[in-house]
Amino acid sequence: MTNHWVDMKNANLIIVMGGNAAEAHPVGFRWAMEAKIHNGAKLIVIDPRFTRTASVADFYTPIRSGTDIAFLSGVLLYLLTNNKFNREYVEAYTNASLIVREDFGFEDGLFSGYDADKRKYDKTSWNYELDEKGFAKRDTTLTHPRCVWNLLKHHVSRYTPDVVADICGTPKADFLKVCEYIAETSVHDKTASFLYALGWTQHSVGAQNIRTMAMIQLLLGNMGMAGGGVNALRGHSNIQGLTDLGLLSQSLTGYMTLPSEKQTDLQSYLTANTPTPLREGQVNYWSNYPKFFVSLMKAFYGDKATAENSWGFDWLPKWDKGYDVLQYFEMMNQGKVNGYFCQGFNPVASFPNKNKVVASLSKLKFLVTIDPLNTETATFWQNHGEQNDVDTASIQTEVFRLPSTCFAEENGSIVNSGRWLQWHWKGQDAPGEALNDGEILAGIFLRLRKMYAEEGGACPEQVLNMSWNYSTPHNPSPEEVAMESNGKALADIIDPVTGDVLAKKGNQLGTFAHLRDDGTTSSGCWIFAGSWTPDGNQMARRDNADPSGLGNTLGWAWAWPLNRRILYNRASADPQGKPWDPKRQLLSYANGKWVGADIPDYSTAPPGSDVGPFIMQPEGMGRLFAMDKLAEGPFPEHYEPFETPLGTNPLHPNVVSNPAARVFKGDMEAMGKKDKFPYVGTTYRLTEHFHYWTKHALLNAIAQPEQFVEIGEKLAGKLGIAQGDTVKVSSNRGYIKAKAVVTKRIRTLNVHGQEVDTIGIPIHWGYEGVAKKGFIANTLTPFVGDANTQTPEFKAFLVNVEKV
Ligand SMILES: Nc1nc2c(c(=O)[nH]1)N[C@H]1C(S)=C(S)[C@@H](COP(=O)(O)OP(=O)(O)OC[C@H]3O[C@@H](n4cnc5c(=O)[nH]c(N)nc54)[C@H](O)[C@@H]3O)O[C@H]1N2
Ligand SMILES: Nc1nc2c(c(=O)[nH]1)N[C@H]1C(S)=C(S)[C@@H](COP(=O)(O)OP(=O)(O)OC[C@H]3O[C@@H](n4cnc5c(=O)[nH]c(N)nc54)[C@H](O)[C@@H]3O)O[C@H]1N2
Ligand SMILES: [Mo]
Repeated sequence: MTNHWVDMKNANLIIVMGGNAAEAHPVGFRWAMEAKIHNGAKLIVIDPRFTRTASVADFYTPIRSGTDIAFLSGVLLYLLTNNKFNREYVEAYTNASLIVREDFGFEDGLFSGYDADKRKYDKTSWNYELDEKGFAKRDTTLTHPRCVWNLLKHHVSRYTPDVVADICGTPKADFLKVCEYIAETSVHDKTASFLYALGWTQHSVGAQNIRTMAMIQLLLGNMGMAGGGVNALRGHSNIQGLTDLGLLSQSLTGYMTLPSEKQTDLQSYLTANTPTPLREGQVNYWSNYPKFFVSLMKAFYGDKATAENSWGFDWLPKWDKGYDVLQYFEMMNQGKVNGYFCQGFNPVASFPNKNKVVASLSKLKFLVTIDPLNTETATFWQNHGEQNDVDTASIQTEVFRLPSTCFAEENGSIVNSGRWLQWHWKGQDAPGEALNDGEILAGIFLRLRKMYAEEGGACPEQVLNMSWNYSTPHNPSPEEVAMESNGKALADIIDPVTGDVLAKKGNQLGTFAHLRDDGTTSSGCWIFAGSWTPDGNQMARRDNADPSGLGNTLGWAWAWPLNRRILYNRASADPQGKPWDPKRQLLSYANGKWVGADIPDYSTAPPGSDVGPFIMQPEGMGRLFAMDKLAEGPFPEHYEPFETPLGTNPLHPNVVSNPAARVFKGDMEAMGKKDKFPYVGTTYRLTEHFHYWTKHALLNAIAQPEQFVEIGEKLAGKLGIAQGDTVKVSSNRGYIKAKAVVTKRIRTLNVHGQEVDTIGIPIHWGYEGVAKKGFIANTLTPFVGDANTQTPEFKAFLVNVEKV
């Protein structure tokens, strides 16, 4: 989230689209209700199903799953043609005025630079035209035919209300009503907030769904504003912490990247990752990348990381391709993986094409699961009849189960969606032989290190040189790990201008502004610098004073970066420093710096200067044109789900689905077609269950006693299916059986001259636990993901339904 949970109360319009917050975020959703009840906000919902969120909304309309880009591009067109945007904001704070290269183009569904064999773009042409100094050319009159503004207008001109209704199945009048709601917030004193989650991300175009919304927020002038922003309601309670700490295969902590195999030395790696400014005098905060990186290496390797050995650069693994989970299971399926450590993850249940996942695990020599519960993954080799029909005798994988603790059985911090690090304290000792995850990993690490020290082996440096200075090495305390993540001064840190000592040798750092690239600081995660200072654990603070009334509570816990609650908050004021809306004043300029109700997100540049507020970008501006960042194009474009109920793309039949999405051999053949699988399947959550954990708890099992699927009344009538019948839902990859819930909540939609029906499939069942046995919903889902994030397409695929 650029903003935070409490801040939702400041919105005038809340649009729930691509999520079902009342159901999946029932506690945080109270702030949306707060906006509705105490701020007169309107709540609107756009979802293939009439959800629990829709039941408390002011307006609901359906959409065909997987078509939000068409819908949102239609909203962009509406705002542009009806002059409903914040013109001054767009001119000063977005890249609308920057000029794009002459060789950039878009034709028949493809952007310039496409290589069909590799299913990849050469993105060179997706860039600004640069002047002699390397800065982007600009036309502040917005008249240049190749300035972003005019390219955008041209790109979205195809998404008329009729086209939107034709692709999305949303009634045209409903679509226009949504446009009106949104357009009302283009004035300076109103903001809108979109609440989204997996309904947007779990598509082969997931990242672009979110981008289209972010572009709307930029047009409305909502970024940086209290009650505005881009707000991903995240999933597991610490999943924000997972990405902050870089637990993805190509990441390092604090959104740095792991070197690729092309970056053979420190210098080429740093050059590739340290941007140069694209406008004169721009802040371009990522120019500090070397300081963050060297400090991380000092945290990893301590005294062993020196200038002479490039801070241990050679010890880092280098990636050739992304090792996301789809890639990893594909490799496992090809028999290229011997052993797999599965920690807090249940891929048999949570991954697409369950039968492929089980076949892949069957090819391992060993599998280790680290989990407080018994999972379908740990018992993938057991035959459970129709639910898991495997030949146990033929599976040779040796499985080790290591019982771990749960969050309530340990101290630690959890980062919420709003980037707040909140410390929590252990409530209970772990039962039986369970150990916490840190102790299990430390135990494995220390044994491996001993073996490397005594017996040698390939690449021993990484393990032998790792710093491990915990007071109880076999069980590092969460407090010590948190202090290490924050970082400390390894020598006195001196202000180069004043000569003052900023941080004394050995002390915790107060801010990442003190990080150095000369080995005199260490920090395990630069964005967490400031969370554990010489004044102690900032995450444990519990002062909920709120002087501004905007809900920023700067004394409650700690938010990265630097305890800032609303990112890009300089954009809450106009270029002259006057707040767009005095009720939402976040900062003001006084005595040579910015101060206010939030921690300012800007340099000390005074009002009226041309430094852009989006200081993490090399041009300092919000991007209506995303340059070379995204795999499938700098503007969003509607592509059909890989399994499309239309069999075509109404906009460009030659390019149906995302041309840059990766598909493995065999998986394309496993895609179903609409002749055999005529209905759209979509999977989702229920409040009464949490993934695959709560089927181990009797009360949850009672609250939702049996696996079901939802079928619209019209389709059920056509197929002769009645409430409570057992039905078989099949895709080209397998089938599940469940009770039918016949409902008005799912409508038949008219799409591109045909009727499209949706089958709703909750995800929570399986064959382990105390709940009544069920089928794994992911038996049905396709093995394809978003082209940027590889998040699987769980929300739109093809199925058939029959009564059994
Ligand atoms: N009770 C409970 N809460 C949970 C969880 C849980 O298991 N149980 N899981 C947590 C986790 S890990 C996560 S990631 C979050 C997920 O939170 P959400 O994403 O809110 O939950 P989902 O139920 O997966 O999907 C939300 C909605 O997206 C809609 N949808 C599907 N496709 C589309 C589409 O193409 N366009 C639009 N506009 N909408 C679409 C679905 O109909 C559904 O109503 O929930 C978290 N909260
Ligand atoms: N079809 C379909 N599939 C989906 C989704 C969907 O919407 N539709 N949603 C996807 C999403 S968003 C998510 S997040 C995934 C979730 O997928 P998973 O993360 O695989 O599933 P969970 O059941 O949430 O958690 C996995 C295990 O973590 C264990 N665990 C809990 N606490 C701890 C701990 O402290 N330490 C350790 N070691 N283990 C712990 C639990 O006991 C559980 O068995 O599912 C994905 N799969
Ligand atoms: Mo999730």
